Amino acid sequence: MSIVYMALSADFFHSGHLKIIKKGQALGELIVGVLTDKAVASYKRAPVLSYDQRKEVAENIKGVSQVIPQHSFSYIENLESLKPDYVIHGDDWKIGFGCKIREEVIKTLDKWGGELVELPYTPGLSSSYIAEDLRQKGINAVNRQESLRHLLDIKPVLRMLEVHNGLTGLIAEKTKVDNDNGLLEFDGMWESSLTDSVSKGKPDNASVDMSSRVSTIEQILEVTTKPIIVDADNGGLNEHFKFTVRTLERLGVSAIIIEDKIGAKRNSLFGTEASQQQDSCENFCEKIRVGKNAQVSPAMMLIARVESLILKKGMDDALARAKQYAGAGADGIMIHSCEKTPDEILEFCAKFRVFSKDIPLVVVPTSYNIVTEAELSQAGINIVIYANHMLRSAYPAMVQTAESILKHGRAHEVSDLCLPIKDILNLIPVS
Ligand code: SPV
Ligand code: MG
Repeated sequence: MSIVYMALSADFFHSGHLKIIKKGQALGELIVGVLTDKAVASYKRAPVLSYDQRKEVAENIKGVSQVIPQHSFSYIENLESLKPDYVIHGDDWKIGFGCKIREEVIKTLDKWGGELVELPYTPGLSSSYIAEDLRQKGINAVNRQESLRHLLDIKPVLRMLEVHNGLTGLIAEKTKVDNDNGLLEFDGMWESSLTDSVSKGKPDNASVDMSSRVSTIEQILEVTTKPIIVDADNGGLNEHFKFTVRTLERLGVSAIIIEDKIGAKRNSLFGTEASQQQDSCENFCEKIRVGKNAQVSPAMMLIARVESLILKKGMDDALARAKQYAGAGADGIMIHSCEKTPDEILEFCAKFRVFSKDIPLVVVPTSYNIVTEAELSQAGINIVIYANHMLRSAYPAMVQTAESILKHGRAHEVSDLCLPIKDILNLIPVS
């Protein structure tokens, strides 16, 4: 009997899949490769169901004789071991990032005279559309909270985009780029103290209080489903911090980052230009313990931010603190730098990874933006935060528009800078 191979994420089934399964069964013994969580996350958004759940569904479909894991987006490993007579797939992968995989499949099958059978794609039927529909229905607090830990388990590096209101939340939620590496999107959001403050016309010195920050966070949560990491400055007094933790946990925030500074708050990117004082290691460890003890469930992550490199206290101080903070219960370490090159960050990561292979490392490459996510991932970094780029890119465009209107005494000249009226009216659908 001929062997037929088909790969599936098996997160959602529709009649298009069933047509392919029927055809595969007619051709011979149908073996289904279910993509592992890591394989799915390597080229599109993480699956809704776990690998075990998806495997169980696939195993119970009529016509499927065997289910095996497919560990990457590439078919090669399973094809080489099964040497199937046929691979069966919808013809939709002729365009977009799937076409590279398709070519690889054809070339591999050629080695033993196997054949690729393609069925016409059923327009409008796509598991990605179904997943999108489901996500538009929303997400509950617990699922959102847990989704960050799940993503950290299945993706080597996560990218987070700064958000400061509902609209920037939607940009982080929906922006996608289809390239050779798959369908790229942001994994989650960073609610920045800098851009939350500046968008309210206030400095980043804690003059926007926690109630106002929470109200902004709620606006963002209302229109998004991705995990959110909240920049909680230094967390405030321990007596207040435990309430902040509870509030953010209840909302479904996935992680809080607190920095080891005390006194009048100044943004880290001032470096030593502004007078900034670091907390003692003992006090900050105590704050971490207070925060972790305040949580109702362990799901939300509390990440400790080390400011030693910003304050020029040296690499040894940064490493010693990071180790102590991890020992006090921090679920991750953010190491910050305002240097123009990533050298000190890369050195920190190499040294910290000798101490711990697993504790998530977070970086904010604002000043050293030359470095790529791939290089940071290679250095053992798990979360890359683009901390202020939505606001920084919007501001010059708004000022340019305001100046042009003043200069010309009319708005005609700014037409090309602006989204057409029809597009802004339809940007947010009514339902
Ligand atoms: C923020 O975005 O508010 C941050 C990161 O804390 S930084 O501005 O680099 O300090
Ligand atoms: Mg901040």
